[in-house]
Amino acid sequence: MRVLKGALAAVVSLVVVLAPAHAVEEDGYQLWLRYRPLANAGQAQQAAKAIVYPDKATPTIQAAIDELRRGLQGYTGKAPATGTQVSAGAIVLAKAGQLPQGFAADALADLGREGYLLKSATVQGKRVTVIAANEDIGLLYGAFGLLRALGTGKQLAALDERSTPKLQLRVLNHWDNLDRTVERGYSGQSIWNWWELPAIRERQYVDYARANASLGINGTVLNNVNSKAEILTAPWIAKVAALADVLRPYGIRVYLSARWSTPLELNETKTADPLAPEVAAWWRAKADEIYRAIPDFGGFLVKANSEGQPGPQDYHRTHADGANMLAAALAPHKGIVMWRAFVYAAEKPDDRAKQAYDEFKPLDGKFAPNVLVQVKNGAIDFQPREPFHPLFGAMPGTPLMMEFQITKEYLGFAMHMAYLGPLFEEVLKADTMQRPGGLTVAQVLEGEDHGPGEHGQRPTGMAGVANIGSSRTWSGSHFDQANWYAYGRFAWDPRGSARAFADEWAMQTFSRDRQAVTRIVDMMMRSREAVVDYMTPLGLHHLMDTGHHHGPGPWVDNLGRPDWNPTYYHKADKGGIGFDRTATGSNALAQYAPDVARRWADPRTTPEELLLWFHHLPWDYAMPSGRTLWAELVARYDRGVAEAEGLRMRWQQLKPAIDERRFDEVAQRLDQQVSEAQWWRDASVAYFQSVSGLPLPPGTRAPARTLEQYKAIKFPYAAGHH
Ligand code: GCW
Repeated sequence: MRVLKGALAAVVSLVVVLAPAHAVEEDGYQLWLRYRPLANAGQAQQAAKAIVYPDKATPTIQAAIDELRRGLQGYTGKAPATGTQVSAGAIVLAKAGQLPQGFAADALADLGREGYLLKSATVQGKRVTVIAANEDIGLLYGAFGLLRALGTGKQLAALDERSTPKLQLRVLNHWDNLDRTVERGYSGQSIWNWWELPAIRERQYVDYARANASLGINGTVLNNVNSKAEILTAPWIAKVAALADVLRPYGIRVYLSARWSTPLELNETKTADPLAPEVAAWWRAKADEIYRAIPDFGGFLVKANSEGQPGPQDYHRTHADGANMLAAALAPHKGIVMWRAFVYAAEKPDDRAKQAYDEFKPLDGKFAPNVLVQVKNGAIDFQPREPFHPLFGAMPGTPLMMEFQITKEYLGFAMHMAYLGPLFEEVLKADTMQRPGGLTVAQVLEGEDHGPGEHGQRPTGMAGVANIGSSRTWSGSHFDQANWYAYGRFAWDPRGSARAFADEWAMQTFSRDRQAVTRIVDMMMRSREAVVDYMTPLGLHHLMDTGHHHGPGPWVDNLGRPDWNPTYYHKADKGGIGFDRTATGSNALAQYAPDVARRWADPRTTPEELLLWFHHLPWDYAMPSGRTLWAELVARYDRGVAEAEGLRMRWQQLKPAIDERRFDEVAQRLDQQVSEAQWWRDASVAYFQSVSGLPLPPGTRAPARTLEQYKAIKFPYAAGHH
């Protein structure tokens, strides 16, 4: 017996010794909240021996304590004790009025409801780290802030940080359908298991809440903007209420996409005219019903009169009439309406890029105070690159919120590496020049364009179309998690830096080895531009194949609506290529501030990145590089492919620094990205050559297949297409 025990002990200790550093296989589920052991774990343990919290641990404070315990256990190897008495080496959670001695009474004055401060301090002669905030949610954000600081190499003893969100509404938009498919979703099924709700509250919902709270995301629209009437019926409200209960402690409110014609479709009214009293009364009663089940319900997101969705214009009413009617129903409950400006109609012969501005600009100042107009970053549709939307800065009498797309409908789905941080930053930093001295898009979002006295009074916000699904990696690939991360960080601080966010993400997600992190960040920072180059260089846009948007389709010219055809956007012919949006063409330029319009009216002063967005130019147009436009176009496609190959090569160099499973999963995707980049390049070059009739520039490779072969490639079952 004893011998047996001894042998067993030997085996056990052997197993312990041989256990790899990553005892748990890394599959991506833990996102950036992995909390792997710190190099200076012992030191950190001394500074994080206990968690001291206010007498009453509300569910939100409890969430903060739980996260700190989980994180510190991971970082230091030892879970801290918890209690209400200050001790040396404690992390002290304190709200206004409970601040330890030594803190000024007004230390939290400018932190608002959600801000926090982190500070190393001496309290009652004991060294502690203080997390302080005005409200419980600030303490939770502070707890995540502290864990992020540790995870990115900061010492608790040196901590001195204040942080407040610059935007009030930091929202995810799920394009999730009630049957669990996800429009433009590449990460498996919807994480909302609607069928089993409200009875079953999956653990993944809590992890979703944690991940979002770690970034400060405070709202989520649960269902697709292409919405169904059923979502507003009693059984579905009960499902939504169950999710709201799970998310509430994490400061996340739920919102719903409302279908304009809901009461009509449910046969509860005879019309959906926003000015009909029975319609307004129906929505008021519906709002009351929702708030009875979900007292902190956020409000509605609406896609109306866009891509076939019903809306107030069906009754010859305006977007403002529609939005304000819903806003009146929500106002007694402090709910809001996010009304989308993504509208265009095939019946209108005008440039699609102009239509949102044309419809919304005249409505400036006509929206109720609890309405935000939600504007996509560019005037077409989430392309790899677009100039900023001309509505930004042009509606000073209306709160505008940003809509970014985190899911990569037009940037290679979850297959291609394309870190969107640089795209977000480029748009946010863009100067609308709508004010002397400049006015960036970020400033517009922050409400700086509003009239005197109104700044800070109006709602502000940012929305991101989620890339989250039930896939083990959440986002369909490991690197797509970074896009969720960067979105959340930019929503908190629209003036943040894509590089800095990539750096923090990589440190928390992959490795704290400086050299490895630098290499990962380098890959991320190059990746979006690579996609631009091999898909839509020099300001080209919307060249993706029909419907699913996977792969090239620059030849497509047969769709039901002209403005769905790639040929509508590139206008290539024997004479040249590009969309003339100057005064000689659609004059979309006139929608920008005069200083912007003037600069972009001349191809010589238009940034090369936007050249063919605004100009139709001859193939032999002389580019600054000295090449002709045709040669430059081919060179950009080639550069894109070379960059994709570079990403693959750089990842291979990272092999020693990355855990096996994730290394392999990323490597497979990069292989596929290289071949799809080549496909994009070859198909596009073959097509544009057939139009220009020009020989390939000397030294460039001929496409691998014929144009007809590229045209014949079809994807009837592509992901995310409905
Ligand atoms: O880009 C288009 C997408 C549609 C989407 C629409 C929108 C939800 O292809 O799938 O519909 O934008 O933003 O409303």
